[in-house]
Amino acid sequence: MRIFVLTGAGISADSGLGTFRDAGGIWDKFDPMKLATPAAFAADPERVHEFYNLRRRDMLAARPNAAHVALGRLGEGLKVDGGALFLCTQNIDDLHERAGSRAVHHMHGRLSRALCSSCRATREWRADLGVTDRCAACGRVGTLRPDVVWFGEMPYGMPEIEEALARSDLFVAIGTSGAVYPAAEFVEIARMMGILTLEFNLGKSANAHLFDESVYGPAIESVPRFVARLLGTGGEGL
Ligand code: BJW
Repeated sequence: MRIFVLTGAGISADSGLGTFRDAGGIWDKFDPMKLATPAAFAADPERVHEFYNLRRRDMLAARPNAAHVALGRLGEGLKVDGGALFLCTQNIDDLHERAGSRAVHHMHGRLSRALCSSCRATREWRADLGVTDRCAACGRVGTLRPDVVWFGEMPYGMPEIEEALARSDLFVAIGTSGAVYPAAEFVEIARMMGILTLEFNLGKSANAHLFDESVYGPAIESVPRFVARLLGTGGEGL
């Protein structure tokens, strides 16, 4: 079986990283238009750096949870049977990798990397980032930014995503509100292709009506149960 999994902030919630649109979430406390757009970075780079530096520190202190670990196991388990997992995350954290998942597709980029807004070079960056840092590729100072996808920017690897979706037998969304495009459209594309669609969320997402089946509850409980069932190591039911 070939499975396409799309994860969102909800999968990392029980690792202590905030979601965006839940009550008390990141966009409740901060205005995304002042922090997560290219114009915001041009207007006030110090403020944007401060926001992402705090989140990078939180990410480094966080630990993968049982849902991340289960997806790591799913990737390995599917391979044994000649299947494959395409793990596409909107999250900029590295918890999937730290839980053992390989080749994670970060469509909204990675907080552990810096991108030069001048020459577009990227490099690993786990320390705080600031306006006095120099790009090692072009030598310019003040052009480095977190390698994350802001509103109005093109998410990474859309052709690979579309190709992987087309080859899938099952589409699974975990912990995402279905509020941000193009990720919110994947379920519709999957449906049009006749692919079975399944969502795991605490409650109804914005596009819950498009899923063949929805499972409500914390991902740390529902995802390990689902993976165990798929790999034949668990009990009955989702
Ligand atoms: C749990 C749980 C638990 C909690 N267990 N579950 C069409 C219509 C309207 C607008 C647009 C459109 N197309 C494009 C746009 C514009 C825009 C957009 O979508 N705007 C909307 C807000 C309306 N999109 C863009 O600009 C994108 N670029 C683009 O479209 O380029 C052109 C293009 C065209 C065609 C093809 C391809 C491209 C870029 C979007 C970039 C988003 N960036 C951010 C910030 C990244 C950096 C950072 O982290 O700071 O990405 S915004 C933020 O939202 C972040 C997330 O990845 C993203 C999605 O959020 P997510 O993960 O769904 O989190 P939440 O908080 O929304 O939901 C959490 C869910 O978990 C909830 O449902 C909870 O119930 C659940 N949950 N605890 C299980 N324990």
